[in-house]
Amino acid sequence: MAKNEEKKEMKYTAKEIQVLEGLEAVRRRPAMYIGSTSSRGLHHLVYEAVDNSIDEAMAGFCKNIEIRINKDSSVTVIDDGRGIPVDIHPQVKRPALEVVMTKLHAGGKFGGGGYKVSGGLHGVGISVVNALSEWCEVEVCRDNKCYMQRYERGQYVHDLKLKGQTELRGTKVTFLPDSQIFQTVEFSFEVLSKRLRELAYLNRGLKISFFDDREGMKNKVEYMYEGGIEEFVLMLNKNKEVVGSKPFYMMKDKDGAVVEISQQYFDGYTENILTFCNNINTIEGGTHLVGFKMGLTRTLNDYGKRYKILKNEEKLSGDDVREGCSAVISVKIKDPQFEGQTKTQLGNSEVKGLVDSAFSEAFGIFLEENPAIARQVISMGLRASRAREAARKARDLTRRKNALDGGSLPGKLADCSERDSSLTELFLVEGDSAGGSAKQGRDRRYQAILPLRGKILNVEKARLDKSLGNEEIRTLITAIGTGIGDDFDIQRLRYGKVIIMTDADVDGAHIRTLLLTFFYRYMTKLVEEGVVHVACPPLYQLRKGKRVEYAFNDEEMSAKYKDFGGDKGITVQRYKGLGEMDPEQLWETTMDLKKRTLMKIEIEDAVEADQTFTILMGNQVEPRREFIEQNANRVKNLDV
Ligand code: 0RA
Repeated sequence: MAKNEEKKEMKYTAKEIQVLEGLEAVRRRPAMYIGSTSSRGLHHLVYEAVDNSIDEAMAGFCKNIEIRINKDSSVTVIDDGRGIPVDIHPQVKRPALEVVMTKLHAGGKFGGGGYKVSGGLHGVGISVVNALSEWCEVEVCRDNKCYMQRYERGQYVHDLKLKGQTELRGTKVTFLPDSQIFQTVEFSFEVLSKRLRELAYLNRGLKISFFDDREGMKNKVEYMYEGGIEEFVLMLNKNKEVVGSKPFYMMKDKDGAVVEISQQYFDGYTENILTFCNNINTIEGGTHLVGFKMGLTRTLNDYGKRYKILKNEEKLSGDDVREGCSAVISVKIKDPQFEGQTKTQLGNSEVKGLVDSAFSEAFGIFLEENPAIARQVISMGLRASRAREAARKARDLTRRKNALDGGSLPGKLADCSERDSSLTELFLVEGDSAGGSAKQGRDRRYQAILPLRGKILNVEKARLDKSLGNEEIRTLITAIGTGIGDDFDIQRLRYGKVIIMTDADVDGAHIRTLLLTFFYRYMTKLVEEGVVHVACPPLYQLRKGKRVEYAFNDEEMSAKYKDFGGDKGITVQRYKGLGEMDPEQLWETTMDLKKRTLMKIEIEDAVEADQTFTILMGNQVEPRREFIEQNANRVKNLDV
């Protein structure tokens, strides 16, 4: 073919026809389309299917979405939207429904006109769900007729079938994820319900029902929030003392771009700002977040100056005004650009100014109308500003102290000899006596020991300057090496793993929670990067003659006891604390790389982690009592 002709052809294709491709590419390289074939990718299939219905809801045609995990572990998504069109596609000469299901869409939403604002993280469309399913069935009801088609591994097994007459309207997609593609095909009700709840908050008035019909797992939830993201903020601030009786809320539609923000201050030291673009949680932030931050800082400073709450040169920094701020920012725009490592950072530069000006205007009016809230928020900002100054001084002092004694490490730290931090581990050990055993039992080349005495300060209740006054906390920070908060730098991390090793009793659990709170609040990245671990020491030792075994829980103990055969001569020792183990035992059961069990701490869900720490470590007593009662058997294994 001549070059010129080729060019002409290309131009025509791009302009007039959508580029449609078969689904083989998707099955060959699934990760390219859904991120991964792990459990995460599996759940992504459901989000992708639901997103199509959400689009229909955002276009104003759908009020109800129902999701079911069926008995056979297939998933059904039903909506009461317009139904996918079934007329013959002019280029492909097949029903539009079949094209939507079996061809990969290179461009925007099929059908032209409407743009796809929702879209899963990868915005790939329902055909990808079909491609990665062992089988998939779709039913469409529209124009008083009901149609259906079945597919296997992305290919239709029969032509579109007319099933009958109906007055209903909508789309129903059922699919069974392909076990040849996914490492696991087991759905988690919790994971799915969390995302569905989020979608319900983000789409005011939309009813999302979710059923688990699997044998032995029966469950159902229904989400519908007339208050939308305002209710989302109320949920974020549950169990917190809040400022003002009602959250701030604004919505602005400018040339089809929608900005929605709700926000409420609470009595705490952390910031809790969630951002979304087209229903996607932009965990890496982006231009909408930047616009909000600029607007918030400027509006509060302007107000404070005008009403002389801020004197002379007093000025609140961004960090000052975000302390104790819970907010949900949701933008819906035409061509979202997702950037960053996990493609969850909004890049569209025009959004910054849009959010800044829309928010500032509405928030300025809110402050004028709510002077009591304005005053309280600004005085909280001033308090934060003073504390930050005090913390800076304390930090400088710590630094200088380090500089004076040659930047030396804490005396209590028994460091390892290896300097390659990817190979090393730091054990944080409860008590000096267990610390002593750990020091003797360890592998000195790779393992460092830092004994911690008593309970470290509860950082949830104390602010940074006070925390830094605490000897144990300073020691901890110096040993880890990264610094904290704004100064945090993962490059300076001195160990590949940080392992919390506490007794298997209530005090041990408490110290572990305090440490986890500290890491979560001040070294969040350390937790996110999977550096923080919890050691699992055994609860029992069984001994008969020369034979020695360890058990980590009661069931294991009884099983091993039986296994020893006969009751005679078996001694069972229940360890009350790590200190009761001699160095060899501690090494063998808890520290030896080859034999030990470690729990890696991961943040599955930032909202839930925040709430758990608020409940466990915050000021209100009643929610904590309830939480502990409800989770009594889980408290021993507190995961974040
Ligand atoms: C393209 C055009 C129209 C609707 C849809 C797609 C549509 C797709 C899905 C997927 C799941 N549920 C859905 N609901 C609708 C509009 C067709 C018209 O103008 O009637």
